[in-house]
Amino acid sequence: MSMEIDSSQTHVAVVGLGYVGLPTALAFHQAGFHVRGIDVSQRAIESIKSGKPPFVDEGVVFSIPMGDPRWAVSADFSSVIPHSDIVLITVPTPVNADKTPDLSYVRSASRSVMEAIDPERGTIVVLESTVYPGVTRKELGRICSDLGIEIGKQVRIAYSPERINPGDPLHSASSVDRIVGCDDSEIGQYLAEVYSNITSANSSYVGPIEVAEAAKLVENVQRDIDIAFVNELATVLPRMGIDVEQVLSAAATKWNFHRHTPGIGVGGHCIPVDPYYYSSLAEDLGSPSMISPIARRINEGMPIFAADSILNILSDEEKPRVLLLGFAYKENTGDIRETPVTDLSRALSDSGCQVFVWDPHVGESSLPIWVSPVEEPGGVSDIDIVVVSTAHDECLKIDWDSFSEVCPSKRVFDGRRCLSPQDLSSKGWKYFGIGFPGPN
Ligand code: SAJ
Repeated sequence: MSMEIDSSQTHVAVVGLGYVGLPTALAFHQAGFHVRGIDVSQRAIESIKSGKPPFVDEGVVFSIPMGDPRWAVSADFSSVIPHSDIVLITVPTPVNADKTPDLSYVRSASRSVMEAIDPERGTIVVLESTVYPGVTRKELGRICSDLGIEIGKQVRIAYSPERINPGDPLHSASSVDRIVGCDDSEIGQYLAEVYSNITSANSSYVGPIEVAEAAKLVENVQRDIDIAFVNELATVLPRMGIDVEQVLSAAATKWNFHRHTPGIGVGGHCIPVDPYYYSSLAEDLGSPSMISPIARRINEGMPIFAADSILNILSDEEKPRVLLLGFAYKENTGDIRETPVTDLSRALSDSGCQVFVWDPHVGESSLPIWVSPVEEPGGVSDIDIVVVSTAHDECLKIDWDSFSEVCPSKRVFDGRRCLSPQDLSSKGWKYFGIGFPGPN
């Protein structure tokens, strides 16, 4: 039985309207599906109803349909789920303070979905949140058994990892490759076909649920390890007067070298989190990971390495005044989850620095109490060093010629290696940076 797809007759519900869920819901609407978005945050619902995304993501233009019968958002599962053919769960999967996986959002959303399912409809529920292998089957299986719902008949379950890159218009919901894991190959192929309607990239069925869960985890753990290696190089090579960026650019001339960039640390809701999911799984399987914890230690140590480098540069200043350009975890987004700038700014503040922060994408109320927000980069003076902590486009457009009024000593620390040492030096600035030889 091939499950033909007529998007105009297919009702898709998306649970969790954040950086991943909202673009995904919009992509399904764009592809002609009937879309219902659900979020437990009334603030998010109201914001989306007014046509505005409830978060900052400069990389994506959100055109939220208003008054279109094929689009609606709500906080009410019971009015949406029974009429849905496909339900996507796109809720956060953070870690707890002790770095163990926090599946509370997945559990809560999945239970709300299953409690509202119409058992006659045979709805397909797809978990998209990043988890470790086994979670979909275990968590959704437990909930269905509690509720007396028969998986395979009254509801079908699958896993398809979200791979949207927030802040990056080239890797949005409509342009990333999709994979689908499902025990029922027909449903898996059908879902791959459904996703092929929303992405211009590939969409493929890869086998059982655990294969797709593991693929997503592997993607992100490898990224964390790759970044850790260049971060380690950034603490090694400058000791012999070599700029790690020059080395990496040279190495990148080899056809199969994967270029990454050293920086003040690794933030976000995926890359610094998923390795803990992997380590937890490896531990449970009796084969603890060796490589991932080491990579985590390197990456989590970068904010302090950067702070020590900056303090070393400022060793002759009594009460140094430091201006951080950027607080978000990555460029052109307002997302501060796990941002390394938190530890960087706290280490500088704890060492007696007065820390000023300018981030055009992050509201002042989101900044920690130990920093002083500034409205404009020029809105502060007598700065002893300017630090580029997030490579926002606005930070790259700073007019360094006139910026000496903000920082008379003309010292700049490039925490994201996004500036040109030659350009800054030609303007009379003393350039320092992660992985750049100098008094680090
Ligand atoms: N970073 C480096 N050096 C690099 C690349 C990144 O220091 O060479 C830092 C960034 O500054 C940031 C952190 O690592 O602090 C994570 O950066 P990222 O580019 O991986 O961005 P994320 O966290 O937004 O990762 C997203 C994730 N997708 C979703 O959240 C839906 C992740 O699953 C993807 O693997 C990743 O994009 C990707 O592949 O681009």
